[in-house]
Amino acid sequence: MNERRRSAELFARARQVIPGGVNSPVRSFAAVGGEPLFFARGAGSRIYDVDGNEYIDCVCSWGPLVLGHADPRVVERVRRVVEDGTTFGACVEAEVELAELLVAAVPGIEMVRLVSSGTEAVMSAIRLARAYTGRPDIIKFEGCYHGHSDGLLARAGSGVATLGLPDSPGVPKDFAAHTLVTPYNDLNGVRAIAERCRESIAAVIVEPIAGNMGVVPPAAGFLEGLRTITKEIGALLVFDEVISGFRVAWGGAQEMYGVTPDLTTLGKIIGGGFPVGAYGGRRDIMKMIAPSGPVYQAGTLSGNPVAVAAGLETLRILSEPGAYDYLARTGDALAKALGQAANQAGVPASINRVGSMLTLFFTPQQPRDYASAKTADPARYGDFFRGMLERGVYLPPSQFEAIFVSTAHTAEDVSQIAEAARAALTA
Ligand code: KE4
Repeated sequence: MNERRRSAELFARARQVIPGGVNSPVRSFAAVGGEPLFFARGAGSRIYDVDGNEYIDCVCSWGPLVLGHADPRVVERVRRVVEDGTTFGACVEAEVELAELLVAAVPGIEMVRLVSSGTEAVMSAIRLARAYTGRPDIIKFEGCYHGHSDGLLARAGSGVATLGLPDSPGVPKDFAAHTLVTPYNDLNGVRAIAERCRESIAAVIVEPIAGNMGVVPPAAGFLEGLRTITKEIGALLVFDEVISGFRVAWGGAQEMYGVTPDLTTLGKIIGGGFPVGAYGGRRDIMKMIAPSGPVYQAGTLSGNPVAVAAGLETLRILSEPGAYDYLARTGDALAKALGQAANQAGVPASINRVGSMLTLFFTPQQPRDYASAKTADPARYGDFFRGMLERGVYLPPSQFEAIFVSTAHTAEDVSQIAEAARAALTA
């Protein structure tokens, strides 16, 4: 490894003009120790920092890069489109193509609106759910993260969990009062709230596969139970598939588990590395969105032709036969390799995986909710993270995030990661 002098210089400059020197907290390495790396380029499964060091990338930009970095087909399509202009603030054919693809692929989406981030998608879906039901309250789950809109920062995961932040100042108490929080995978908790607040609940929002407390799959019957309870009390079921959408299956977690929500939010992969989010669902609900209905939502760059082109090309490639089998096999091989390395090193650890998203938790417990995920030792994870970095593997700089692999990750990459893990865990 070269000295990371250039990263250090850039970080010193960044801290003068950007809060914490980063444009998103989880990148800060605050949870794992050391200073954040600055990256210069990526190619396939590899990513290169500004000091010329090469790493196998297990972050994939927090999920979007399901084909790996700079897939030549995506780059070529973006190059062609961008030469004809970058944005019109008006309608283009490609946004209709992407909307048609999402409607055809995702079981719960009959109509869809494109936005520019997952946060925007979730914020809009929650506004729509409140408008459609005429009710104020939302149920969310501890450790789930749905972006940084005011009402959803209550006991969130991802960066809030990573930095150990209680929630966030700046959110008025009466905003947060309409967000009811209960443990993930606990239907009794949901039933108790539903009994108490039957008439006031607009929606239950859930990551159908949690990725923001580390990966925590839904327990058997959990998603089905949410579907039953929401129907009983006249609330909407919202699946936040910003991570799981097109990650675990073509139709997302709702296809994998056979539970269809009323609204779905998407992001990450559907932008192919560019800023795209989307929210969609039942036609009778989506028709309430302006200008067809009274619920206002807007965005200067919504449906941006360059971003949509990257998304369309990514999804076109992902729709080819065998893509998801390959992703699942690679995720499985990596999970097994990491588990064996921890066993051989005598390090208490457990692994949760769904398809090509997984987390190695430094706790003997198999996390099934936020409380059990938090029994993992963040300091031990930090040591592991730095040890892997020194051996050319870039893991998520937080115990409470997901490792992602892509169609560009090879069996050779997996064996290199395994070798680095064996060394890092016994160092
Ligand atoms: P964005 O606004 O960051 O595009 O999406 C917010 C969001 C919504 N829903 C889920 C399930 C999400 O995971 C996210 C964002 N994920 C985090 C990492 N787990 C983004 C990384 C970051 O915050 O820098």
